[in-house]
Amino acid sequence: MSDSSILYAADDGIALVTLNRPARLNSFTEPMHEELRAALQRVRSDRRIRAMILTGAGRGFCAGQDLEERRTAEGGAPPDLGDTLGRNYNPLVLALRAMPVPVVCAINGVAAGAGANLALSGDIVIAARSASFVQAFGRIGLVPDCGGSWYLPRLLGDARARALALLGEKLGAEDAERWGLIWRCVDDAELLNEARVLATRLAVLPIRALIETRRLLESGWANDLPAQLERERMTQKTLGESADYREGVAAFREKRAPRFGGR
Ligand code: T3D
Repeated sequence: MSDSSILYAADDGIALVTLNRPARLNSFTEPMHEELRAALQRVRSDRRIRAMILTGAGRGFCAGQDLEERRTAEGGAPPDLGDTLGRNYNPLVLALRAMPVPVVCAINGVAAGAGANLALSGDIVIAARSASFVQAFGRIGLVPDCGGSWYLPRLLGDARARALALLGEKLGAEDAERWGLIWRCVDDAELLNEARVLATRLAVLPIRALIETRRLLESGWANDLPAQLERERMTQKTLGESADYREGVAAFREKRAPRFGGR
């Protein structure tokens, strides 16, 4: 068993990044944040990587912040959570949303607190049938972070987002799929296999187009229709000049599988 709180493996153009503190349900410590930053940097700098999977070791995906790290001695100063969000969690969410390759989150077990919202930061999120999502913040006197207050209403609508965030009820993977929080729920034994199948499918697609699709979908939340149409137009103009577009059209006309050129 490795001592590292993040495991990294790369195979066939797919990076597998595993949160690895199973005895604490992969809750985050300072060193774990550092290791995860390093792993994401490895993905960014290895041009052979064309898709990434993020998952957890053991029976949890991630239980958010390690609360042992937040123990305050009697009379001691409270922790500065604004500081840790600013240094660790917010950059992590933004880094995942800006990875140069598509990110598949494979939620293997309970995802709570920051872990629940980190789980939603992938491009495609699948979960094991036994997994669950818990907005655990209210129970300890905090508000949803790691983008929870942004993701939940957008994915679920206000009524469900509000009740989940206020009550902190556990949402099982099957309901998460039915409610539109995640893409799919799969049998536990199939989770990693399914994640690999998805990552492999994404890896052979034209990556620039995938990343621009992600950007367009995000900008759509803030734009009105004319602004979004203009953004689509400009993106299409750029991609229309790309080698991948040329190859896609040629492959279609020649009735063969396309070979897209990389990142
Ligand atoms: O602090 C900042 O920088 C601000 C950022 C905040 C972001 C946040 O994430 S705040 C929210 C922090 N997370 C939580 O409040 C979740 C706490 N955990 C739980 O509510 C439950 O553990 C779960 C619902 C996730 C799972 O419940 P269950 O019954 O399946 O497992 P368990 O028995 O509670 O946990 C198993 C072990 O993991 C247990 O240790 P033990 O008793 O076997 O030695 C438990 O203490 C440990 N564990 C679980 N979550 C955490 C944790 N240890 C430290 N920190 C945790 N977050």
